[in-house]
Amino acid sequence: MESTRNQLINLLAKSQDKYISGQSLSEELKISRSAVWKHMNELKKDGYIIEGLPRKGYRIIDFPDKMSENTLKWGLDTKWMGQEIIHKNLTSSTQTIAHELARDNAKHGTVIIADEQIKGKGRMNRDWLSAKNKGVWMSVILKPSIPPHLAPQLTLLTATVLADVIYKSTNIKPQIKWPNDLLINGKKVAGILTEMQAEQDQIQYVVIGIGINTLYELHDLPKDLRNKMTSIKLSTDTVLDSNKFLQALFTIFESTYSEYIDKGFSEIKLKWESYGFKVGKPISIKTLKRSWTAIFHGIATDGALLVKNSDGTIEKLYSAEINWFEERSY
Ligand code: BT5
Repeated sequence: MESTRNQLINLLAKSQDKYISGQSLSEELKISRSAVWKHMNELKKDGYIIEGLPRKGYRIIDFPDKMSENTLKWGLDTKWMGQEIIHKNLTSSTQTIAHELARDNAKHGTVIIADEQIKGKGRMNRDWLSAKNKGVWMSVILKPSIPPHLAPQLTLLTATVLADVIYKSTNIKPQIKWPNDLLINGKKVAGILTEMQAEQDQIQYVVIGIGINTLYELHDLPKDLRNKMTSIKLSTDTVLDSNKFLQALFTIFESTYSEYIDKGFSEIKLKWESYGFKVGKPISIKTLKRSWTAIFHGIATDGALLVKNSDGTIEKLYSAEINWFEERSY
């Protein structure tokens, strides 16, 4: 059951610029007019700017800069992506909450987002720095009807969505490093962690963790990571409005995902390759068994990495760490 506060915000959001009378709010919400007035005051304390005019009623002029479930939903025009949002000020990892909710039947497109994570997770149990209000730390629950072996495509799909939304919001074209890093000027600005629960060739759910460094300053970064990581602010001088940025992300995610479900991976593959870091260039590759150098050839239709070895053969890799060689000229 939605709280009265949320219902009130939704009513005001729906009426947009038009005033809505205290009387009709009290009727819709089934509370007294003085209770409406009290809720309005609480909203103002939360940073909402509300205009109340005698005989006309109320309208919201502006909403807080701070992120909350309400501000994220305000004006969000998606069908499922982000329609259920859980926002936490502080959590250990949004991935953990997402797994719990997914097991508990959360809806496709549910988003869990936090201002700060104490134990942000990277791949293979690595740490992910998630300082308070320095980035977007979120997990999305998906229930795709695709076979489990195609799930890595969702990581690549998400990478193109992040590249699109960063490009649109900053005018700087980021690059994607296979499989899950987004780079600006060769430094990591965002990462993706895809985790899946599947049984007998059927996906139960997928949780996509997305970390985007938005506001880190140089002095926020640990010394050992300064030449490896960056933020949107540091690398593009853009200070994003987090609510607008996330709504754009949700919208692009929903349309890209729908296109993928309808038409398959081929469009995503092309898009990915247009952002692909070092396609056609030499890279060093490390798998559990060996390390070698090859040319980055692109990605396969199932999302695997394609490399061209020195003998001319093309090899397909599902799991590997890739690195590249510094080039003086870029
Ligand atoms: C990733 O791992 O890139 C996946 C990151 C996913 C983070 C999101 S945040 C919301 C959700 N909840 C979570 O708990 N996680 C997800 P990987 O490729 O393993 O990269 C990790 C490595 O990147 C670390 O070992 C560091 O070297 C470096 N690193 C750590 N924090 C970073 C940051 N904020 N930005 C850039 N690099 C970072």
